[in-house]
Amino acid sequence: MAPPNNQKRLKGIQIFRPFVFGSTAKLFDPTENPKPPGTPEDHTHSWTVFVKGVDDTDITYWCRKVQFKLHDSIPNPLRTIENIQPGTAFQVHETGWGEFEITIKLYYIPESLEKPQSFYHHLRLHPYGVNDAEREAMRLAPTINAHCYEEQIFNEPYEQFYELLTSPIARGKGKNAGTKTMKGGMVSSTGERTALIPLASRPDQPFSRETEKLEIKRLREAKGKIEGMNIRAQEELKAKEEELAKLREESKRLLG
Ligand code: SLL
Repeated sequence: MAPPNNQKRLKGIQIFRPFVFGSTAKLFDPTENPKPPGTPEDHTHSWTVFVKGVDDTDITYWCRKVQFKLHDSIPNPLRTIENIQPGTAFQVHETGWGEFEITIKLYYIPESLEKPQSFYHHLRLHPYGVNDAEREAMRLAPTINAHCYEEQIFNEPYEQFYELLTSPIARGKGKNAGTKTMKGGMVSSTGERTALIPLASRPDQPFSRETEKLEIKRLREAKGKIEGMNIRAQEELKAKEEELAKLREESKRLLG
């Protein structure tokens, strides 16, 4: 639908809102994770696919609805989730036996006048790319997390939407928790509006400035290591080339 012509896009403005999406899967286990009654015999895992705010912050003031397109082998594969409590996740719980690609479609609030957008998530049930120690730790607590940090960019948003995105809002603590605000948004005790990434990680909340710093450190160290290996390889190559030149000289001299 074409936007009403009294709405203007803000030229040169780009605004982003961080969010987290992904899946969590758990192997069925008689004591740790028993199969719910009626679960098909061949199902081996329970899993959840979700979209939520970083550190469980509210995203419902810009994201209205999320549609998850599951594998066609699953009954009723198109799942639409809306009207969630701010500060909770848009999510689908299921059981199954196999991994597959899930299409996730985000629908924005009507004021945004933006079309929905899709992206993909590979449902992970099995650990891979982990070392033996990690695999052993997982065997004891076999929860497979595939969580991704993402930033939703709104390029040249409409004025009215931009205002909603940036409007100050009562902090989600105390008597304002979970109440409607002047602007018609909601806040919960953990659901305050923010585009800030938390400084430190907490259990189950891995995305923070701290994680980012650790990742940068890890990449810097890896880069240093590769540079060192490269220098050593160059030196080895130079020595071998010198040796080859010497041998060529030697054979030339011997042969004639
Ligand atoms: C494939 N990766 O590409 C596989 C598909 C589909 C898994 C895996 C659900 C089963 C049900 C289920 O686990 N599907 O609800 O009966 O072929």
